[in-house]
Amino acid sequence: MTKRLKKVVLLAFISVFLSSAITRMVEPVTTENLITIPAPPSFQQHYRDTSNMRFVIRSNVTFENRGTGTWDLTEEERGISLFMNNTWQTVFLIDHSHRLESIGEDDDGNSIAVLDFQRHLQPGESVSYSVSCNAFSKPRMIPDLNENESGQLEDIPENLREEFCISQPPFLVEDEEIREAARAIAGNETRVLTIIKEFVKWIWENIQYPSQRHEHPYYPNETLKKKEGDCDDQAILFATFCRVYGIPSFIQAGCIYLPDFYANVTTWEDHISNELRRIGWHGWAMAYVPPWGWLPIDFTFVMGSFAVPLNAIYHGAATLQETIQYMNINKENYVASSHMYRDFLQQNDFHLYSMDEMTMTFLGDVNCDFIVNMLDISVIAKAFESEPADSNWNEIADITEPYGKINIIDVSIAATEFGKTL
Ligand SMILES: [Ca+2]
Ligand SMILES: [Ca+2]
Ligand SMILES: [Ca+2]
Repeated sequence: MTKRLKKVVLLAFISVFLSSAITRMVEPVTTENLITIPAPPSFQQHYRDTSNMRFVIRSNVTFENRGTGTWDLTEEERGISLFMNNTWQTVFLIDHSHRLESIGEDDDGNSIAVLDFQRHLQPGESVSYSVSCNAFSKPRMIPDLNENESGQLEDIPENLREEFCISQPPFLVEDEEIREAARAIAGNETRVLTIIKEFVKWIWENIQYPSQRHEHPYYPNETLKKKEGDCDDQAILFATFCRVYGIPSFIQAGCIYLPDFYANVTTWEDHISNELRRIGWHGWAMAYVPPWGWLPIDFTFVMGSFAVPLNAIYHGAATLQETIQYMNINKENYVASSHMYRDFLQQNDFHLYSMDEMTMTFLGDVNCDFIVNMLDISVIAKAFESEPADSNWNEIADITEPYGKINIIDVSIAATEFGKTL
């Protein structure tokens, strides 16, 4: 599929999702004040864990036509973004309420599945779909970073510059005020890690987290001018600063497992609402830093002191096994899409409701049905003594170290948890 898919369902919510994530401001938690929830202590406890974590992520979406005209649901509206797969995580789509019409990629390389459901909603009608994924999250390591060992700007490969330094909204690289601000912060510095450190330090010192939730993401010149931005607003400003210096950078969105969190967020004058059960949506930046490669940089969810700028890399949300990376945003102008979709819903009196839920299950529950029983043991038994090249290899049975080998340690973990239910 080469057709551009705009992931409008996500875009309709991304400002809600991302602004409801955790911030560095420490304030009392209230249901009204979703943006100021501190990281729970369980994050620390799991931080150095060596085993896989297993989650079920479930979403329900309902489209409701309260207007007087027909709502023609586009392929974009029927499309869902699938979570990414990489060395940190494996995510499978396990259940979907409707047949998959097609699977493809958007312009940023994110996998998209299009669900085959009702195309036309008459006034008064509604339609819902649901999807669930299993996510296996592995221990994550950030390399030891050292400014003296950082590569120089000239060490950045040209092909990455061509792809991830483009001047295209929301990354307003040609904006004079942004260019001046970036130059004032990093000057003639040429070590990539040092430039990044200076940008982080400046953003932390100068950009406030908003006291009221933003209904749309901000363009970087707005964040710079208002000196205010939530997680993805700050990340967009940072990525634009990076691009001014020719450092490849883009935005990544993901969800975080928050065991005690519940919220029901309504926005766009009640045209969209999102119920969040144990899940928070969050955004951060990725930047390419030679010789280490791509690193996540977080501005608002940092489990460490904000006096140390490199904690934005070492201790951001993406370093947690509780975080599942969702999608990359490099070419998509999701700021514009957010405004357009809001106008579309409001002008037509269309409404969108969604519920997202994240549930953690036991290590031994390899098939994620919230019970450890013979089914799990048999999955491991079938893959016993296998390695990734073998025909009976099954990654979901590779519960713990040594990874890449299903052995007696994987079996014994499941055996120890036998009989556990949620
Ligand atoms: Ca936001
Ligand atoms: Ca099970
Ligand atoms: Ca293993």
